[in-house]
Amino acid sequence: MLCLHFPPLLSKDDFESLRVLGKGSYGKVFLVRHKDTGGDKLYAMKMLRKEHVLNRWRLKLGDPEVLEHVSHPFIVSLHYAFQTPKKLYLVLDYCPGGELFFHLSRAGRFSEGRTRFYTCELLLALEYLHSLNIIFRDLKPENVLLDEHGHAKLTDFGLSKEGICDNFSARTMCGTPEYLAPELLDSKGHGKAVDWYSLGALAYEMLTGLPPYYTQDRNLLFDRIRRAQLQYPQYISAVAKALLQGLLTRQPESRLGGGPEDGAEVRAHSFFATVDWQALYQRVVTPPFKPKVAGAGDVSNFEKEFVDMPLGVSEADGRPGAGVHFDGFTYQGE
Ligand code: ISQ
Repeated sequence: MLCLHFPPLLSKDDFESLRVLGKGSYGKVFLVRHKDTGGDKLYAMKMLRKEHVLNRWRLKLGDPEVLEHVSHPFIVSLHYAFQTPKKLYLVLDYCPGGELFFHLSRAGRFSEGRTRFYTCELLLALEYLHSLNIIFRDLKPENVLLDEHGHAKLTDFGLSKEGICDNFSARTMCGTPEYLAPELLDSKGHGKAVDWYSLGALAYEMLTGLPPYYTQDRNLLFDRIRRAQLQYPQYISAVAKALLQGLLTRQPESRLGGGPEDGAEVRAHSFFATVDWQALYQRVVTPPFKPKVAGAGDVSNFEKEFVDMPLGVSEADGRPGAGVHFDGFTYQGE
C-alpha cells in the first residue's frame, strides 16, 4: 500500500546491515535485518549514491515511483524507500538463491526444460510490466534472481522507462550490449519489443552458456548484433531454435511479441505448448532447481568477493549530488 509521507516512516536506523550482497558504480546492496521484527525479517537493501542517480538517470530512476506501482510474483517487491542527504535506499525482497547466472556459470548450460521454466516466469513478468506501459529494457543475467524455492524474480528498475505505449517512442540508449536489441544500438527509437529480444538473448545464453554473437571485442559485437548470422549449436531442438529465431528477429515489427498482442504472441509459441500459464502464475509449478539455502541469513549463493567485504558505510563524501533532496522518495509498503 502506498503511504507517502505518512509518519512514522522507517529510516536506515531501523535496519541492521548483515552482509554485502553486491556492489557497483551505483552503490551497494546489503542483506539487512529489520530490527523491529525480532530479527526474522530479512531484506535486500539497495543503497544508491544520489550523485550517480542524478548523473545517469536524471532523478527519475532508481525511483520508487516505478516500483511502488508494481506487484507481481516474479518481480522483486519494494517494501520501503528512504533517503539520507547523500544516499537513496530501497528495501526489497531478499532472494537467497542469488543471481540466476551464478547458477548458470556453475552448470555451464541449462536443459530446455529448465530454460523454459525461467523464460516463462520472466515472460509473465515482462508482459505484466508492458501492461503498465513499462519497458524493462535491462533484462540481463544480473537482473534475474532466484527466491528460496527457485522461482525467478526480476530486479533493478534502474534503466526502465514509464509511459511508453508503442515500438518507436523511447530513445535512450542503455543496457548491456550482449542483450541489446539491434534497434537500441542505433538509437532508432524502440518499444516493448526490445524486451522480447532480450528474453531471447537470455534464453540463448541459458541453452548454450554464452550470449548471442559473443565476443569480447565490443565493436565486433555491435557489428554482429546488426548483421551477423547467429550460430545455433546442434544440440538445440528445432522448436527451441524456432523460439530463439523468433525473439532474436532484428526488425521489431516482425519479431515474436512485436505485434499488438505483445506477450500473448510469445506465449502462443510451440516451445511453450505444454505450459499451464495459470499454474505458473500461481507459483504452483515446482521449480526445476531448488537453491541450497542453509538458513535465513545464508549468503552462499552470492559471490564471495562481495559477502566477505566489510560493511563500512560512510556518508562522508562531498561530491556533486550529495545533499539534494529527492521529493517523494519515501515509501512504506506494509
Ligand atoms: C534481492 N535479493 C538479493 C540481491 C538483490 C540485489 C538487488 C536487488 C534485490 C536483491
